[in-house]
Amino acid sequence: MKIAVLTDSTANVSEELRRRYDIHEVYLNVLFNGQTYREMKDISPDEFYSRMRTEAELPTTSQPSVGEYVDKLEELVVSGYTDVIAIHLSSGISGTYQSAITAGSMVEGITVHAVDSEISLTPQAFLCIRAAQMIQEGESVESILDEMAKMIEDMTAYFMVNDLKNLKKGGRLSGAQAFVGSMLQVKPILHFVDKKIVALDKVRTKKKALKRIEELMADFMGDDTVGTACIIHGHAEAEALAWLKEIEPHYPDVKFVIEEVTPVVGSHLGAGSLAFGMVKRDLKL
Ligand code: MYR
Repeated sequence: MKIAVLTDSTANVSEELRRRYDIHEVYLNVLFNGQTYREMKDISPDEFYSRMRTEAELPTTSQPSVGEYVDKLEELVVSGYTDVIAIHLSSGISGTYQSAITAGSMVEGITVHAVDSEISLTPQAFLCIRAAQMIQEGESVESILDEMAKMIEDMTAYFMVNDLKNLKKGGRLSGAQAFVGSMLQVKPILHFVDKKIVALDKVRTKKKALKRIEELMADFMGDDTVGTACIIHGHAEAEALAWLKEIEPHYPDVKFVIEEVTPVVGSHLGAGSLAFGMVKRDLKL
């Protein structure tokens, strides 16, 4: 048995980590005026955010096609893999997880074990890293899948956007509060509930939003002190660094990383988004 970890570009696993842990990826797409770009391959976050500033129309996004997914699985078969732990962004916001299942049923010689991360971005990467570490430790597919389910329970992220324009237009916001957050100067705080994005609070300023997110994360952690955390920003690195400086001292047993919102997710969040994610595991990054 040879097991691969396969994820998608929204997890934004760095090339260094992909090499170290043998993590494979499929790409989601950003579309500007009908022109398709594979994110992180054909278009970098910098290019994407500067294009978003100048284009009149908001970009749209698409999942990897089943055909592309099949091609990736066939490559893995040729490399001798028999099983794939396929970890994808929440099925409540993208059809990527379903593409994994459909493609898996079409390719002989490899079994796809699809994991719905129920989230996206770096928390999804945390699942990939843990799965890959367990493969290196010789753990079985069953125990990896069991740990994935437990980690999803032990993980959360809260995020804020400057306004809800992109999320509303892309149809990725659930619940009746959508209209409230679009009011001028209201900063909506969002999180995932049952695989979907919902607004859980709204405050007047960005500063207050960040404070509220810190409180929510402290509640989530409770008496737990050990974890791996991420601050993720949509083209707002200076703000992310300043926020990290404020948060990090409160969590001496937590390793923090700073990452970027990828173009596909940025299409839905808009520029200037900030997120704080945490998993109650020491991933030894
Ligand atoms: C597709 O077209 O299939 C991709 C849709 C991607 C929707 C992204 C919505 C925002 C996700 C925010 C994740 C924040 C995690 C901390």
